[in-house]
Amino acid sequence: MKFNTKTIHGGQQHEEATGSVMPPIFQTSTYAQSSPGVNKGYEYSRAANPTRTALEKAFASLENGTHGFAFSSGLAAIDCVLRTLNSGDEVIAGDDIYGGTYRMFTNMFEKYGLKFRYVDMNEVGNVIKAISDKTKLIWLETPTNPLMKIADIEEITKAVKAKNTDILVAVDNTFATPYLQRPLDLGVDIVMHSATKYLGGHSDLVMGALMVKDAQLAEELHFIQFAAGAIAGPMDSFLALRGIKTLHLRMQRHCENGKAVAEYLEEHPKVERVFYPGLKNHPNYEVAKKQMNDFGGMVSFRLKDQSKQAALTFLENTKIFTLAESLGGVESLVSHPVTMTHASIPEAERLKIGITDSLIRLSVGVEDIDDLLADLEQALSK
Ligand code: P1T
Repeated sequence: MKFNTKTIHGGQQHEEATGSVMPPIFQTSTYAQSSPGVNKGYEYSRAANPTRTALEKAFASLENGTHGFAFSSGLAAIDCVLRTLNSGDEVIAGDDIYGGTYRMFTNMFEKYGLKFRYVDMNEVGNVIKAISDKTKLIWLETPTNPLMKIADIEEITKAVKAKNTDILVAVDNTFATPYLQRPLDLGVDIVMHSATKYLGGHSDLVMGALMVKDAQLAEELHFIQFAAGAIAGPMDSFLALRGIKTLHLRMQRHCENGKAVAEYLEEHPKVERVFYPGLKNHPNYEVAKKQMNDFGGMVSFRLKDQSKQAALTFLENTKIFTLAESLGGVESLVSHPVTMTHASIPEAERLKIGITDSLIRLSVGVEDIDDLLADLEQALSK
């Protein structure tokens, strides 16, 4: 199946009892047994629920995996991956990642004896240099949140596996979505999503996803999902399944609008720099072109006026772009990483990589591009 068919049919079946085209919302916690342990494949909804199973099969199909898992949030999905590790193990992560991921790594898991090293993933060599005999996981986010840095997934995975095949490589594919890149095809072990974003696509749910293609790893992740319990509920599973059916259509427009916004901002006299992997001056444009089918709908930029006030003036004056956390829904959002999504990263760390007061992040939605550009124009003129 081609990808545009997979979003609608991949891993999905009509419901057996009635032929219902969409899976029913099985709003139940438990299932009747005819004798202890004798059931119809479901016994308790923390272990499995038919609506969630339908979504998890679709998740696996989207990323060309064999197994998918739906969690109560993106962070719960990351938490599940980290729980495969043991005290003393080391993780190498990119130096620009979602603030909540960084917070979980440093404020939660360091306490349990995991060690995290942050490197600039622009260069494969930086990753390889950081590997020790304790390294068990490479955590890649590409494009990164919020600086839109690109890591070469295939090159990094090849180099890591050449050094030690036991090291797992995981990719947070939230910004790209499987419409733009499918990391399992490039050799990685685990794909993770905040399905809250583009997979759900309508800003109406919070959810996480993991996709894998190794049966043993799938068993381990399923055990943690079941034993720790951070599962997606049936209603949210239904909404996510409905959302992914239009992923390809939405992404096509997100990409068109994202590129138009990036090009507009690049020419604007008040803008110092635009961060978008589809611009030829992006340091990793060639890698992005090789690895991604298009460049997505996330655009960050820095104003020439470096003061926080200049950023706030812009953020308070957009009308169609709603000032809000999150991204990836049909509506355009604008955010201020320093005070919002990346507030939990210490200032010195933020400034080192360029998350400054004047950095603004746009999640470019699927509205008419003329209205979006007019909104940016009027807000920049304040
Ligand atoms: O919010 P949650 O579903 O738990 O997902 C966390 C997460 C993980 N990875 C990436 C790349 C993310 O962007 C996020 C969530 N990000 C935001 C809420 C945000 O506005 O950036």
